[in-house]
Amino acid sequence: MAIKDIFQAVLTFDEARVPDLVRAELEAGTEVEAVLNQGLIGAMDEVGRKFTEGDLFVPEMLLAAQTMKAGLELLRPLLADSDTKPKGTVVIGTVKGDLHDIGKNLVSMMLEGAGFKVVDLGVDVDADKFIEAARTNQAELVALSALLTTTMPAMGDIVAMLKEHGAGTKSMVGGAPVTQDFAEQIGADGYAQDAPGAVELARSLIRA
Ligand code: B1M
Repeated sequence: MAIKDIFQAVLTFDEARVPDLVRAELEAGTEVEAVLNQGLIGAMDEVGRKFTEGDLFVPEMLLAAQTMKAGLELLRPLLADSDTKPKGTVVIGTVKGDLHDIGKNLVSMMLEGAGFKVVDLGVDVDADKFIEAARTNQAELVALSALLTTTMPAMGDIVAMLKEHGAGTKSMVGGAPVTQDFAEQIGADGYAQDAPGAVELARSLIRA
């Protein structure tokens, strides 16, 4: 039994086996941080790489993320008791008027898999709720998803409100109709095309 088995189980979507592997690793005395960083986060980084290279597709990425979550649930209470700090807090949601959540959920799970604390507000979220959640959670980043051309303008309103009331909270946008040009037009801090890209972007925005 070793951390590489956890890594491998996530990559092969073996959701039933991951909790046992994580439990065994912890019982063997491996640090929670090592299980998280080398086992779960490491595997999700590999999933992101494979997706970017076209070796793996959205359904597999979803399966891997669910498998990762099965392990993360066991670690969560231990992490809360330890000194391990999340890599940052991200508030995420699909904007007002928009009920699409498959892509947003994927981004949310990948961010969690990368070690961020994620506050997922769900779908059809109005601007005030984003601002309030960013404030109460002291989020470094607000992540906005939209799948409809008709709901994209709501992103501009939220970005503008964040600039005014967000106390330095950054913004990133994504979703099928959203582009880099659009992100620049509305003054968002970043745009990502897919879930692995969102993880990279969150890392760079929160580091900056
Ligand atoms: Co809707 N729908 N839909 N739909 N739907 C689209 C988006 C559409 C393109 C279909 C079409 O006409 N070809 C079209 C939009 C047209 C437009 O605006 N130009 C459309 C429409 C019109 C509608 C309705 C208006 C239909 C109607 O009722 N007349 C209606 C709107 C409801 C509403 O939201 N108010 C509607 C409803 C629905 C369902 C409820 C049936 C269902 C949603 C179920 C759900 O999400 N729980 C649905 C679906 C499934 C789709 C399609 C088929 C698939 C979307 C999806 O989940 N893709 C879609 C057509 C299509 O895209 N092929 C379509 C898979 C997902 C993994 O990809 O969400 O793009 P995606 O996420 C990607 C990236 O975009 C990125 O990462 C993910 C991959 O890694 N990403 C981010 C997403 N968010 C990000 C955030 C980031 C960074 C990256 O940072 C913050």
